[in-house]
Amino acid sequence: QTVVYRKDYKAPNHDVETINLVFDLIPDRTIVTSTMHVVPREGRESDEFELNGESLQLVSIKINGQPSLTNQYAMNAGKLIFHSIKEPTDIEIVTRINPKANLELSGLYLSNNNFITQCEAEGFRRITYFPNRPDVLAKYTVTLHAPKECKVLLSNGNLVDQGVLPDGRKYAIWHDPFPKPSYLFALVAGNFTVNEDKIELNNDKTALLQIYTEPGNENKTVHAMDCLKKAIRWDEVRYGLTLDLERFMIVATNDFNMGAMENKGLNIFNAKYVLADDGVATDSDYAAIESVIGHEYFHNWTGDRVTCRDWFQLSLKEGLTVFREQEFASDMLGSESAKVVKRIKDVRALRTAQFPEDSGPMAHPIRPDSYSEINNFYTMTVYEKGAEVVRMYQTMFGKEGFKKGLAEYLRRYDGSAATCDDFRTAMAEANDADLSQFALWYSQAGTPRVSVKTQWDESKKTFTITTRQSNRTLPGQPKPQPLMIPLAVGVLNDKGEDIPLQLEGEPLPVGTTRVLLLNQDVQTWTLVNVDRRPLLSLGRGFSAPVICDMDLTRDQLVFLAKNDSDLFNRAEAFEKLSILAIDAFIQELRKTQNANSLSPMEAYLATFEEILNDERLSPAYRAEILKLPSEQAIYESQIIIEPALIRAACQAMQKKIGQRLKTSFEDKVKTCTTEGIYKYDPDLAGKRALKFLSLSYLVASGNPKGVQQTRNFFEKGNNITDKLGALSIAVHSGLPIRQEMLNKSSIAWATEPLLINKWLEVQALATSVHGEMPVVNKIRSLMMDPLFSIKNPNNVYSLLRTFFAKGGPEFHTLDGSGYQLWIETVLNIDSFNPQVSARLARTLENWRRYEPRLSSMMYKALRYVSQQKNLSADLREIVDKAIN
Ligand code: DPP
Ligand code: ZN
Repeated sequence: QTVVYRKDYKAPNHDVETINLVFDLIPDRTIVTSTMHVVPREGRESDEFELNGESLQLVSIKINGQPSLTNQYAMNAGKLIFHSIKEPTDIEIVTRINPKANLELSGLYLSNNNFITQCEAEGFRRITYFPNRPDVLAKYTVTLHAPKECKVLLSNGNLVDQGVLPDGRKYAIWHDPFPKPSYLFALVAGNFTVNEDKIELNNDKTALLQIYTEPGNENKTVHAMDCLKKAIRWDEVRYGLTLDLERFMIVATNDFNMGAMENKGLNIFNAKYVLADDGVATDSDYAAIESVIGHEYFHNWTGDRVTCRDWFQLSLKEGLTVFREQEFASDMLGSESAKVVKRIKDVRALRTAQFPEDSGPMAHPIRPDSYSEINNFYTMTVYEKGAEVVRMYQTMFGKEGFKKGLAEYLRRYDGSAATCDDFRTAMAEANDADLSQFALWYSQAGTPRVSVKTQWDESKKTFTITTRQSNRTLPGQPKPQPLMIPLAVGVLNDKGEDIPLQLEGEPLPVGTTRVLLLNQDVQTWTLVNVDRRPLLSLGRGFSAPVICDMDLTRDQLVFLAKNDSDLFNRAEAFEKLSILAIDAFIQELRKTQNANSLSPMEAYLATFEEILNDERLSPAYRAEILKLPSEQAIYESQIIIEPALIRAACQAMQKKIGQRLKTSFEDKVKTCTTEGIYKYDPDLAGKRALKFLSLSYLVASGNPKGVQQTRNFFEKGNNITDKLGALSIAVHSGLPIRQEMLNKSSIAWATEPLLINKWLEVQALATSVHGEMPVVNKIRSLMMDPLFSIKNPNNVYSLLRTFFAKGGPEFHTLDGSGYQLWIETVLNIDSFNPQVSARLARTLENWRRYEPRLSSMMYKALRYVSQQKNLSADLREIVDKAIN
């Protein structure tokens, strides 16, 4: 397998100043005529002009208008190389492609008979021969010719002309005034309806906003349009960044490998991040749509105006844009408590998905050093850890300092392709700081650990905090160096109040939360005037993507969970307490195997109850913090993963809590039931979340009224949050009514792809019921259902990836039937869509951490796949890294 290394980067020999593309769009034989104006670069290494191509049929080549001679170029291994381009030259290349046969969904393909493109990272080479690398920026003019049934013809930039050709076909010409790399090219052609609006920009121009969807969905774009306007406004207000186009378009499609794509002026979205109404989108979908619309829009500056020099720099645009998206979503929330809930959710996602990645076979720095297939590096590390790294600049320099740094970065690199180092340097220089040590965040993989010890000297009234960094050594990597880590801390006194923090040598205290800047292996800070017994609140707001170890007793955790003024850290303390409680169950179950004899710690139950009934805390906050840690979060706390035992412990815990706090939960179900027509609003969503949280505990404890209410919410709910919430509880708890509910929803939801995905996902999380078909067999039969298509990524993610990643003991069965299904589906999908098969395959990569009986079967499954010939490069990289 070929491996690409960051250290081998070479600048291109030639620029492509302009490219003129003409598409004759026919589903199975589209003709693409590309005319490039190629200009040799000063100081180039050679005169060879190198283009990439994949799955293309070459029709003809002309150089400066003359048919080319075969000795002017060579073709090999996906490359077309012109031997000698010494002068500015016009090169015309005609290729033929087959969008209809394109099931990889990379390049130009069909979705419900509409033409759609996806070019990031390397899809453009499947459209035409081109230097398909992010540092070649060209100005595009695109002409589309299409059958007259094609209602809509779109590409990037501004519409120059449109009309009817002499032969009756339609045409449209688009010109994008901004130079861009080929991965940002897009075209869309087909039958769409549009929702339009306008926005006044802060430069007094007006921009046209358009959201295109398949007919029948026109009423589901109101929320997305609202989010788009908010995002445009927010980037103006927060960063002074204005939309630079006359029109901004979004297209929704049901066939998409990823979430969405920031093509200049023509964002293409997975429909699930655009379409919303009370019948198809849950509260979480509404929130996710806001984030993704924001994310893609923010790329217009951080990604499109300044792009990446090479794909190793992916986090330059993704980490930064995820950070911007998170800040946007947070600013859209009114209350502090709502913002904290958002932060808790983001951090939980990081811990349960990125931390395991960073300790497994795919561990890589946010700026990787090598890859075989770049598509495998659109990871939680590059995105989410990358965003945390960007957030640390803001933690160190404040919002204003960060804004200055961002402005400086955009000023320096506007219209060009930059690196992560460029960003860090701009931040450092704009803030007069030395960030050379901070560079390690870009080169070291693995989650850093910081262990913290404290000591209170009652007579001297000093409180000493000692930190020790220990970063894991990874095979083949240099010994890790100490990082620059901003650690936000506070100190509680024995009454639970924050104390003013005054370091030795300071004349006065500086606030009650402050950032300690770690930069050595071991460091000590001494706080003075600490006259009552103190307790450290560590890593407030999750100020750095590290694991903090501090030995806290159960009582100290309870104290923090009840008193910490930092709501984020209260949730942290409570989560640790929950994990302690579940861990105790795991130990017990290992000995007795009798769940009935278990009883949770009193202190835990009492704290739980106090939080549940604390009306000063918002329902959204209570719902988030009182959710039992996910099984994936518990996996992270265990040395060896035993899925069955962990599920049994969680179920037992839910049941015990449900029994014990029955009255409080019943009260919450009642008081949190929202009346009237459905409206998405974070506060109302919080109430619904607390209602379903309470209901899930009640149902887990076998409460008959809870079961009745579950049925009612399903039958009578006037929104999908209620219906799906109820259905999930019924299926996950194996309630007898679940089959009837599933049948009803399959009929009611059959024509709506978004709902089918939810229906599949719920069943992927099912719990087997004694005497009935095991879940894995149920999944197999669902794959035969006409509502499921293995060619559709959303269907595959909803049913199969959910099952492999979160099915727990239903997937990890001792008879190996889950792994057999994994083998079959991964290999099947790999034969037509490698990006999806590789993502699916990643669900077994952490096999080493499972109990021996499972891990040996997991290993065999991976090895079996790796022994197959003709694997895609994508899948090969994943399975080979997993077993080697
Ligand atoms: N660049 C895209 C995004 O993250 C990848 N799907 O927005
Ligand atoms: Zn992105």
